[in-house]
Amino acid sequence: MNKLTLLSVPFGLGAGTPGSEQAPGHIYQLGLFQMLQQHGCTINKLKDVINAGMPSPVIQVPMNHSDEVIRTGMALARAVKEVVAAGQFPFVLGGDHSLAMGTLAGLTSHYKKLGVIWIDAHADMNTELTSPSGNMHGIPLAVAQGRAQLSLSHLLPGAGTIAPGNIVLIGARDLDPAEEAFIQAEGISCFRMADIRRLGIHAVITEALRMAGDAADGIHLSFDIDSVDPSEAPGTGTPVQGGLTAEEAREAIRLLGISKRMTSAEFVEVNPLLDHRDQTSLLAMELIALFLSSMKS
Ligand code: 6HN
Ligand code: MN
Ligand code: MN
Ligand code: MN
Repeated sequence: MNKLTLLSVPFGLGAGTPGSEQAPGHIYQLGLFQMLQQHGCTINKLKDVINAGMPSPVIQVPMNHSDEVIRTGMALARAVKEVVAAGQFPFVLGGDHSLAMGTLAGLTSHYKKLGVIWIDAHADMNTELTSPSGNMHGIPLAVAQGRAQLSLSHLLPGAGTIAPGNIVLIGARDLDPAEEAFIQAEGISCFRMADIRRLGIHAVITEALRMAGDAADGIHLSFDIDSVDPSEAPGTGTPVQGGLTAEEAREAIRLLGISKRMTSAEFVEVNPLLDHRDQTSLLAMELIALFLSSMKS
């Protein structure tokens, strides 16, 4: 595996509930680095990404905390671009899912046909016009496809877009009507919970790698912890019943890691303030260590 750079993004204003900004610090405190060391994983560089010093956005977005979200995305996009240019593997730890716009802006300035595997209870494909909440963590995949007013190139000049055919959703079970309509219209690959129960997580991941990766020059994993059922991952802002078991999440992450096809990843939406006895942070820590260690073995 390429050398690894870990980018922490202590930012949670894209979500409706505060707390996810505490996730990186909290997961480090619980012992992520010790766990990585036990797995023989070396982080070459650790960087905190914050929006201080970023200019005001050139576009006005009528959503909650949009200026902060966009400025954080700008900072993260630059950081991700630098990491990829240096030939390293960017691993982003959030924070809420709005920061995926920054990750994807950085990545698409390098990869011209990026594939994306999006493991999430949600599709995150609303636009400014269809968002029921006004929260920007619900729009990153629409922005990335060039379907919203805000685009990745607003965050980073030279950023591209993601083709609908290179996106695979896994674990979706709470889609808003406009998202559902768009997924149908574009034929976006979507493995819902019923598909996962019917096919098994192994077959789903094998198919997802083929669908997201075969016409792509890189594959990004975006892992939202709310993909896991709230009985095992309660510490998240928008929990939805009927999700992956922790065991299915482990298997998915392990299979993606050993495939050796992933070129970047992000873990988001852990909210330590909503957690029960650190159950969710500990699961996230375990999944991150599993992912990084299975990539190298
Ligand atoms: N997430 N679809 C809902 C919205 O507000 O647009 C929920 C989005 C959740 C976003 O969990 O990353
Ligand atoms: Mn999400
Ligand atoms: Mn979600
Ligand atoms: Mn909903």
